[in-house]
Amino acid sequence: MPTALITGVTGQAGSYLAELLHRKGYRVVGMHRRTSTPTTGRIAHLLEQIEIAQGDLHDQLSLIDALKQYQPDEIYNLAAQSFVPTSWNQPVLTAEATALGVTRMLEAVRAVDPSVRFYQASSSEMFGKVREVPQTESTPFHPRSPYGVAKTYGHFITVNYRESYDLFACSGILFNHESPRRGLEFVTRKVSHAAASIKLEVQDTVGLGNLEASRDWGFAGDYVEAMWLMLQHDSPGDYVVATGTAHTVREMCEIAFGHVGLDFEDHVVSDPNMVRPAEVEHLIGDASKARNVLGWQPRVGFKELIEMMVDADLELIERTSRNET
Ligand code: G4F
Repeated sequence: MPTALITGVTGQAGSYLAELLHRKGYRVVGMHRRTSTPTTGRIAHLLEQIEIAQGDLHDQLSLIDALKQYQPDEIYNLAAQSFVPTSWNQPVLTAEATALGVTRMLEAVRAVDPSVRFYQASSSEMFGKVREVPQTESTPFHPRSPYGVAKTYGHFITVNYRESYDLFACSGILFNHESPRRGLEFVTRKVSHAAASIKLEVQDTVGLGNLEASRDWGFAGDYVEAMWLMLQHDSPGDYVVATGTAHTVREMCEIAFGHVGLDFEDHVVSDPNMVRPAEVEHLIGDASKARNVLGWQPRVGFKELIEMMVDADLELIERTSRNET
């Protein structure tokens, strides 16, 4: 039974990845930073099946100790400060976790067991002000936020450790991946939750920023399969993971509100606080390499994804109003 260590296991992608690896027969160890309030909601249903390791990407020794104790065959480094707007408020913290955290984990791999297979969660935010459309593994990066800059460092240090030390280190350049488990601050979930709340008369409006921003949105459950496939391949590499279709925030609102019989124009208001100092206007990925080399392809389409999220939020709000958990 192989052992997988997942950093960021309490996040959206971490929870889907833990489910996938558990189903495949792995011993799954989720690395978790201690907090005074519980953050294990997304993996509550898995806590009997997986093990939890205390550790923090800010703390080099905690990583070395976790690797020595659990002896993973594969490490999936998903932990990060991952909300783009926060990276302007806390650029140094973002760099510590999202950039230097990767080096600390790679150093732990080198120190404890260089044969470990390593996956780095890179991001389409690295493309930023895009140099070509669609974006591939060879498109130059031009990040537009401290988050994007930190992820670009994380990407290149992964490539560098592969080239310098012959580590089996892969970088998955994932485009936006969403699900009912997405945090409420991200735009898809903010909109799905608002559409459901407005339908159920819990609220009346929602304030959004740039409605013309366009993203290649896929389903997080599909994307974690690509992560796993990268570490099963004969040789390490970098892969774009995307659907190859892009939609604007406006189109997403149309689908979400339309799904519950509402017109988004009646409920979406402009919130200047949501406009970013430097915006990434348009992202669309070309995942041909992942398709051809790994045999990966997404299953859930955009409309299905947004409707799934609205349905889940309708159910959540109704359950909450009945005081059920
Ligand atoms: O949902 P978002 O906050 O996601 P963003 O910035 O594209 O980043 C996400 O995807 C990346 C790629 O996988 C990850 F690396 C990253 O960690 C994160 O998961 O915003 C999407 C777009 C932006 O252009 C933003 O300006 O939606 C626009 N937007 C418009 N109104 C809004 C809002 N975004 C948010 N969060 N909230 C709004 O009210």
